[in-house]
Amino acid sequence: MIFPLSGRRIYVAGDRGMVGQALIRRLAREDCQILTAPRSIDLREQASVRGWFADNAPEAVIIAAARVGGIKANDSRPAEFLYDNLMIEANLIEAARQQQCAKLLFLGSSCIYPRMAPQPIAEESLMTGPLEPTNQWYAAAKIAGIMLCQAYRRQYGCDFISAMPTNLYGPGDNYDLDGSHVIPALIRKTAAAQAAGDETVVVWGTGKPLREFMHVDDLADACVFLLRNYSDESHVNVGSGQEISIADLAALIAGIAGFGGRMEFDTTKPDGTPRKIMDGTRLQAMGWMPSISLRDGLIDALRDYRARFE
Ligand code: GFB
Repeated sequence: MIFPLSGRRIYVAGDRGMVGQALIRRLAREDCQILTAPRSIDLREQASVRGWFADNAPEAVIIAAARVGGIKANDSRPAEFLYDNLMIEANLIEAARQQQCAKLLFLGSSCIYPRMAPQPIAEESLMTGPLEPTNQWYAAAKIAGIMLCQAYRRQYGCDFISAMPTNLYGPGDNYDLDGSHVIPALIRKTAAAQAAGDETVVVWGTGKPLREFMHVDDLADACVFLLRNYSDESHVNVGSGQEISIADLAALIAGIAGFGGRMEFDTTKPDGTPRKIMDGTRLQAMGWMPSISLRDGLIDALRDYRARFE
C-alpha cells in the first residue's frame, strides 16, 4: 500500500454531488477524517480555496467537484463547462501543492477520448483524434486537469493522480430533464408516464448509441483503491465493462419500473458519441473489479428517485 488512509485528513471536494456523496459513504468505512468545505467556499475563486486549505490543512484531496451534466447541458452551456471546470481544478490542484498535500486524486470523464477512438478505449487513446463536439468543452477542461496533475508530479514531485470514470449513475443523481444524464432522465420520464397513465416515453436520439454505465458506489470504491495503491503519471480508466444501447437501456428501465408502454425516439435530439466503452484492463491488473450489475444498480437508482420525489 502506497498511501494508507488511516488517521488521514481527506478532503472531498464536491461533497454535495452524486460522486462526492458516494465518496463520503465509502470513506466512512475507513479510519480517516473526512473534510468538506462549506457552501460559501466558491471553488472557482482562488483566494477562497487557498484560505480554506490554509485553515483546514487536508493531507489528501479527491476532486469530485465539477460543473457536470448530460448531452444537452454540455452542448448548450459550453462556456460554463469549460471555465468553471478549469477554475475549480486549477485552484484545488495549486492549493494542494501549496499546502503540501501528500496525495490528490483528480476525477475526469470518458469524454476526454476522441469521438472515434478504437473501442474499448485504452488510456493511450488520449489526444489521438478530434473530440465529440457535444462535450468537447468539458473534455478540454478535464484533459487540462490530467495534465496539471502530470505537470505538478514532474516539476514539484507532487503525488497527484487522475482517474477517468465511465458514465455514472446512482443515488443523489440530478433528475432535471434539461441538465441530467440519460439514466436519471429515463427514470424520471418512465415514472412520470406511469403515474400519468401515459402510453409513451420519449427517448432522445436514435436509441442506437452504445454506452457503458457504472454505479457511483463502484466508482467510490475504485477511488479509495487508487488513492491507496496508485502513484503514477498516467490517468487510469474506471469502467464497468457493462455496455448497452440507449434503446435497450430504456427498455430495461421500463421493465424494472413495471412500465408497459412504448418508447418514442426523438431524432431531433443529438446522439453524441456513437460508442464509448472503456478498456479497464489497467485497473483490473492492479486488482480492482466493479461489483454492482447494471440491473441491480438501476433498481437502486429507481428506489432513490421514488424515495426523493414520489
Ligand atoms: O447521458 P448523456 O446525456 O451523455 O446521453 P453522453 C447519453 C445518450 O442517451 C445520448 C441519449 O445518445 C442521448 O441522446 N438520451 C436518450 C438521453 N434520452 C435521453 C434523455 O432524456 N436525456 C439525456 N441526457 N440523454 C455525456 C457528456 O455524454 O457523458 C458529459 O455530455 C460526460 O460531458 C458524460 O462526459 C459522462 O454519454 O452522450
